[in-house]
Amino acid sequence: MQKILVARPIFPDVIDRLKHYFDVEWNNGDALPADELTRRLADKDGALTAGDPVGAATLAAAPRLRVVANMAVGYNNFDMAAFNAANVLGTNTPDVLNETTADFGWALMMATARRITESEHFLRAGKWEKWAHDAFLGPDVYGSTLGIVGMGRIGQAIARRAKGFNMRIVYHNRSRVAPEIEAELNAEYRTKEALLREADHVVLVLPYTPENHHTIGAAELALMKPTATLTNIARGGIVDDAALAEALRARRIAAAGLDVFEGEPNVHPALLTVPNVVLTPHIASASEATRRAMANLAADNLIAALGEGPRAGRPPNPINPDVLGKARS
Ligand code: 8YV
Repeated sequence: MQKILVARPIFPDVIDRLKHYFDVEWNNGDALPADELTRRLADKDGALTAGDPVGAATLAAAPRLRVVANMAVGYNNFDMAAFNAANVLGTNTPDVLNETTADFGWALMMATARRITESEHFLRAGKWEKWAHDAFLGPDVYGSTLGIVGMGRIGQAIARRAKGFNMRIVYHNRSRVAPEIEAELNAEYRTKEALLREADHVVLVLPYTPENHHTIGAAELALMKPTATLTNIARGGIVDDAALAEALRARRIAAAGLDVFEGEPNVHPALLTVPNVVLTPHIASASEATRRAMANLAADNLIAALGEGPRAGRPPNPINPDVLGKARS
């Protein structure tokens, strides 16, 4: 039997599925430090990860390893140049999380604009003594301009939801989406700078790449309206969190909603001191059904890539399909 490592706690029934095909080592505890992950992968044929960094040194130390299946759509934790050089397949879990993640983007944007957590903290602290006409005023969402940075599958799902709120949509993306999609979504392309100047609510849904590091920093925040909100459900590192904390403190922008952070699970301490930010612990895809679908899809990829199951040799979500069928190097 081929050997695999499941590097994170996942649903036990998915572990049972994997045990049908493989000799499974399961880390049902905290995330493994890099050297421990490397040590455990040394004799494995495949692995299931969820955001764990995998690079050249780990691959070099694991000569049998042929596939690493990430339980996430984002795979910035994989050094894909190293995967390609070693002929190791990487897989991810796109599509199954689009709608759940778009729902959460809306929840976070609305909580941010309408100051839900800030006002709840006020209530819980016993400070609510009277109704006031000017308590917790925020910007409207309906009828405003939504700026979507990253018009991929999740960005488009967010845009579709905006119809019911009668919003204008401007978007920025590496490349323009097809004219039919622009027309269907009623979304107009803008440069990043134009979008930041124009949008009332900016939502970030772009993948993290080295080029996207600090795509939103002090200079970009300075372009936004003082009444605008910023929501990040993409990846830590896309926003300069220190610059954002300062912009929130100085009220350069009205508020922010953050589900992802630079260096998470650590959060920049300055973000914890400003009231006008809603903070959640990377849960945008966390519905029961979606996390189950992601875990099962990661397992499907692993099973198929290691030549087992009904799709043997044809994993559904190869990131670097060119390595399929090539010998390890
Ligand atoms: C994952 C995510 O749960 O899919 C992604 O890219 O950000 C989340 O849905 C998280 O990355 C853990 O792997």
